[in-house]
Amino acid sequence: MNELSPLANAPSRAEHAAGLAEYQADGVRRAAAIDNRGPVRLGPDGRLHPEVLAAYWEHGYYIFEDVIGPDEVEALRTDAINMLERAPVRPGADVDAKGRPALGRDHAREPYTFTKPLGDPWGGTTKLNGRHPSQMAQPVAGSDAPEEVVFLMYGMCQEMPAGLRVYGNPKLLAIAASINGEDFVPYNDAIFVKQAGLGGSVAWHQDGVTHWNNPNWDMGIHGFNFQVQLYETTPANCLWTKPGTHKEGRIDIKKLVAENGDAEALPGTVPLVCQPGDVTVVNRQMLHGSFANTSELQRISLTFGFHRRASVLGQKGALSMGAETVYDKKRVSERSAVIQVGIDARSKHFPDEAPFQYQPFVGLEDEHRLNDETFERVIRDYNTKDLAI
Ligand SMILES: O=C(O)CCC(=O)C(=O)O
Repeated sequence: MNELSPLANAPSRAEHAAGLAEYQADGVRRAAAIDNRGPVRLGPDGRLHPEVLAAYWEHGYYIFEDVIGPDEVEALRTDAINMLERAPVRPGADVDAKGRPALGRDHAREPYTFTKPLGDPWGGTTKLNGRHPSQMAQPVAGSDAPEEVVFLMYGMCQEMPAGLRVYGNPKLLAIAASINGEDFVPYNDAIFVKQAGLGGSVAWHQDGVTHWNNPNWDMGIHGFNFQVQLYETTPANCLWTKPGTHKEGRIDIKKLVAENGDAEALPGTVPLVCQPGDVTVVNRQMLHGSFANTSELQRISLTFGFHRRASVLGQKGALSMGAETVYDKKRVSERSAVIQVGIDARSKHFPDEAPFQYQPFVGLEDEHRLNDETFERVIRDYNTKDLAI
């Protein structure tokens, strides 16, 4: 799967964990000094309190605590684990580990990607527009490790009923509107699976690929990603980021890593340590990545992003979307409809919660109730219409 072979003299799992311990402790101290975590605080207008929004724009990320209640976290875990267990037993297989037909063989987009245990599938490769230029350490996994492990799962709104409902979460959508404007649009979703002692790394990168040379470039032009955390995240298994880097433009990551003696532990970074049900918001221009999970704890992060409409409309496909694609009004509207169906799925399940009013679909709610027809029209294979930039 890698275009580069793993580094010679790769550390053992224990050596890797021990080697990062001091760096992790420093990162925890740095993170604690930044005032950018707490509950979702909304103002009388139903949008993020200006202080919270200012902290997000200042540092480029925010950790919202206790957003998803325990019952909903449990439903999300059940759906995510079910999806994980129904993965092909190995890449290309038709059956899962229990011999059942693997999920997604009839999907227009493959719902799973795999990595070598503790591997780095993207670092130093040209994959995903070459945005991960340096390779992370690839420790040696235990002798009982499988050849390949699930790394990412796609299509949570189609395969996870609780995933579609969380897509319509009014607090999260209020955050999206506060950051990207009332006519915000979706990006994509991907579930990062970092199994204990097996999960692969995500090499240092910035997400955005389209607007770096745009004369109207600014710190919000490539949108942001949420991560809904289903389990406790720790410095050893979590996402790391470098505060403030969303303001810097395109960073020469290869040079940065070379200047760090080719070591993956880049200076000045912080871990996004969370409890289950916390939700992080990370600006897609931030320098971020995660290490091979040599720890004892798994992480499963539901990752889904949102953009300003103006950042996407008329742009060409990038990342996992073909460059021949153009994000015209029809495409943007079709992909955005998933949000409105998610809002309806949520109101059916949580009738006492005030639903989010998604401005582009005001007056179109009845055509986007969750039913068999909308499932076929809007939800099935919706992620062939992602709006990646
Ligand atoms: O969660 C991770 O380990 C990586 C997430 C990431 O790279 C992203 O959201 O762009």
